[in-house]
Amino acid sequence: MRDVDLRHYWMPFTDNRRFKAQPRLVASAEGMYYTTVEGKKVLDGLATLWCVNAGHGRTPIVEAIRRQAGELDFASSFGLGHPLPFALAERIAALAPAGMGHVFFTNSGSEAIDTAMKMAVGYHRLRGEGTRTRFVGRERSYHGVNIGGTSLGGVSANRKAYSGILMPGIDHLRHTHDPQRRFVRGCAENGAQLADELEERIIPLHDASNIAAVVVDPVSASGGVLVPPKGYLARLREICSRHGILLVFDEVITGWGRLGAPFAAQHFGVVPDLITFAKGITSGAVPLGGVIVRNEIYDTFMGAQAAGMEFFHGYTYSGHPLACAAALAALDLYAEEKLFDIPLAAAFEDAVHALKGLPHVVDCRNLGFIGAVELAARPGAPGARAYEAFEKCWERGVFVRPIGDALAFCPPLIAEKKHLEELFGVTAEVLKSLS
Ligand code: PXG
Repeated sequence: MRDVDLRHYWMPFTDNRRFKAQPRLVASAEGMYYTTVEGKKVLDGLATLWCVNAGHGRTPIVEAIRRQAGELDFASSFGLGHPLPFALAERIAALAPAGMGHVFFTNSGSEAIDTAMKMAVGYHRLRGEGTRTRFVGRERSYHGVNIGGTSLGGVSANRKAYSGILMPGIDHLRHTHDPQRRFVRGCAENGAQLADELEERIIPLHDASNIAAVVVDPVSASGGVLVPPKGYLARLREICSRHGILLVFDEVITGWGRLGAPFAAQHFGVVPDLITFAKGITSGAVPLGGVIVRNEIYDTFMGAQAAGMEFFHGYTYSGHPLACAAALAALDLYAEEKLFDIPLAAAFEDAVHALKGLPHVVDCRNLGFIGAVELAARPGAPGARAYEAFEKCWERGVFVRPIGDALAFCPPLIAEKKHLEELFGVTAEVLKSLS
């Protein structure tokens, strides 16, 4: 495997030429660590891509997948069924906020977002409000890479090459990051007014009767770990409710314990109409995503006509047996080990903010078990300093993620104090070594 030919695989969201000139290949993983093909251990400081919440290679998940593959490798959910997605949907509904009792499965977060968009438009149409087809996203948010999610997203690098084929009818709220408020622990104060832009600018411009839904990621992780200020999400909820607009929380990263609760909805005490999820539902072991739906929305679809298919949408692998088996095992593990409690959240916050004062550090941000340190950009070379930090961390056996000039941290929820010490100790050393 060490001498594998790297030319043929077109890697996603990667500088392919740079990577292939200097590859970082892992061979195996266990708990908090990868082992590279050279045999070096590397601490996973990002739950790989914000998803391996229970840590790597967890026996109950591995065994559940193995068992399931031998018993029922695949059965579709198109007019056929098998028990697992039903059992999983029941488990997810029990973890979701009250009144959100139905689950639609996809394979990824991107598919979950585009599914939620179709649900929103379909719901309004069934209620005789077919003019509600517009959406509101937000600057610096990330909602995956399908056309709906790319259009809703607010990271310009992900949008600019496709500008001509993005969806019409989408406005973007301002992002929630205030560069004047730096080194804030958790949520900044006084965020409600920021959400008023929806009612003061966007709704008057288009009229609420044309707007289907507002879609936000409660903490914008891949936008650079932007934590919403206090009151912001609650105010969005109020405004949406007042105008009959659905509120969608994209919880692909914030779900499954990341903020110390099953979902950000519970952490913030704000209940949306739809929740999209993926990643941590299987702890990353098998692809799986989905949408959790408020009962009234599901009931509207079910009651709209006397008989026949209610929702013309689905994926071949919606409710795949292997993914459902992995998810059920992951949810068991999360419950048994009480991983959603994240007792080390305060230690994590301290560790993130202890980076303040090191060379180049201009901001530290955190919530739950997500954090970032922002570095001053090198003049004329945005992102270069954080990328170099990422490479140096890897050389020293720690995996973090560069996002622009920020370095993001998102350890598996099983991380112990010694892992946090290693993660932030190495990061601090690297920051001291940077030019
Ligand atoms: N919504 C959110 C909030 C996400 O973070 C998606 C949707 C899309 O999920 P899928 O499963 O289709 O990838 C994501 C994914 C990064 C990075 O740079 C983050 C994601 C994906 C790729 C890169 O941190 N998040």
